[in-house]
Amino acid sequence: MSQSFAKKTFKSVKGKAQKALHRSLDQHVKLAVTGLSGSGKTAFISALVKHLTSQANDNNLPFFDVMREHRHIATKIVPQEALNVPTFDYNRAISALLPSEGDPAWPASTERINTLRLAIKYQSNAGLRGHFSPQSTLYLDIIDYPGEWLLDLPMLAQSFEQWCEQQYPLLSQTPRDQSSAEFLQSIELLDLDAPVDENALADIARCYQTMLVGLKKDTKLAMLQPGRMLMPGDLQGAPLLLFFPISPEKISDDVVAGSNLAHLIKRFDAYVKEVVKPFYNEHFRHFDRQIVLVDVLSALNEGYETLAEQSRVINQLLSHFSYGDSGFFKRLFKPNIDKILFAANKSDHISAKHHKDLALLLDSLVKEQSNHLKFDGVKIETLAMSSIAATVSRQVVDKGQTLDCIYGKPLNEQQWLTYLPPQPPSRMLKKSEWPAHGFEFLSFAPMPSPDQQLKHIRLDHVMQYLLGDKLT
Ligand SMILES: Nc1nc2c(ncn2[C@@H]2O[C@H](COP(=O)(O)OP(=O)(O)OP(=O)(O)O)[C@@H](O)[C@H]2O)c(=O)[nH]1
Ligand SMILES: [Mg+2]
Repeated sequence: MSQSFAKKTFKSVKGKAQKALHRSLDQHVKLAVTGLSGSGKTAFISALVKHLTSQANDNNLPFFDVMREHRHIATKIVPQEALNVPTFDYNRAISALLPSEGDPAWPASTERINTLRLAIKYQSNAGLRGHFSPQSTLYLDIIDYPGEWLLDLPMLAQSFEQWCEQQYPLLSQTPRDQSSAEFLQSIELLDLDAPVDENALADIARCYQTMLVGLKKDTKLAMLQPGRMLMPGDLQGAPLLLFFPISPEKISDDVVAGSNLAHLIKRFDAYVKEVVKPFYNEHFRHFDRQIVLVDVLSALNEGYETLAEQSRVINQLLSHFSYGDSGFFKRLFKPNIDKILFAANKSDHISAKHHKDLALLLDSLVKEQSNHLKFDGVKIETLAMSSIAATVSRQVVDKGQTLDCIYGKPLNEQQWLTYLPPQPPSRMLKKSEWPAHGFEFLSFAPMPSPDQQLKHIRLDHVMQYLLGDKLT
């Protein structure tokens, strides 16, 4: 072996080792932004990017150590890894929230999956990383998707019969019973053993879809499946979407080949295999950290059933993510979620002195799963936050009493309002404890901002909890 060849080989090995070292020092975090439709995922991602890319300072984010210690150098959106997924349209979301002219508006509801990678460049303060490279980069990968699609994850573990056992009884309970009569009647008339009648199945599926869409709009119920009936994406009109739940008692063991029942089962199985599973496998695995956004206040507005169902669904959904502490090598190749943040979002809809109640209420809603997860070594925190504060606090003195009000422009109204929001309960109430007139929390339009800055509540706490230890 010649000397120059040996030298070259040594150089290349050294180069590779250095690259590998830098790769492991430049960390990657895949953040699962989890939440039902309308929980605020898109607003959260937009706010996160805005605060990190153009409002990154210790005044704005005082509880985020990397900001407080003046170690943040700059954050930028960089090309994502997945080339087959559209990029999160940050500019569109920001132009809605901070328009150069006209009234600000919330970003539109998400219709398809999209992704984004942020590179956070910072000064390392200590340890191995600080020793080798004083400047490090944390790559943060995030996906955004229609919340309705998340609802399908529990179907992964179900057969058509099990799905019917879960869905069918709900149809005759409050509040679904108000709108399920037509659908229930149409399945009564369907002969399940008769040879398949494609048109009849399509008509009933449309009736089921109309009911689901109405329920989503009027009740904000969480357990509405299949999710693609609410947000079909590319599947509008596809036969595998044309199924619906039937009475589980009518599902016999001897399914007649070619019958209506056989086709319903086939479509359910195809939906799970061709839609839910690939979505799950491609996008819902290998996360490092998770934020679960919950719109507790809207659920409270809807009533006991909606809040209870939301709690059930969130607990059920969490079982589809992989958790647990993982060592260095496992983390490099097949990470698990080791930290979860449960965020009671939109806390700007209530006065600051009730934020604690809201966080405690969410804590009681997710108690079942969080107990399991804590046992498995996962770190869990619950807080009340607001990605984009749409109100400001105002104290009003009325008959000698100081009231903690909020001031903002209620959604879809012209007048600005100073308003005293009700106090949320600090735990899940029993049905008998529910106030006779229910709860009424208002929703607000985003605030105009002449200086093109977004305001937040505790987004810096969120960043510190989810990313702080990765930015040391
Ligand atoms: N006041 C307030 N309202 C918020 C906040 N975040 C979201 N909202 C409201 O909640 C609505 C839904 O927020 P999105 O971010 O679109 O929710 P999403 O989870 O992305 O919903 P899908 O795309 O349908 O899954 C917005 O249109 C706002 O009305 C917030 O931080 N504060
Ligand atoms: Mg969205």
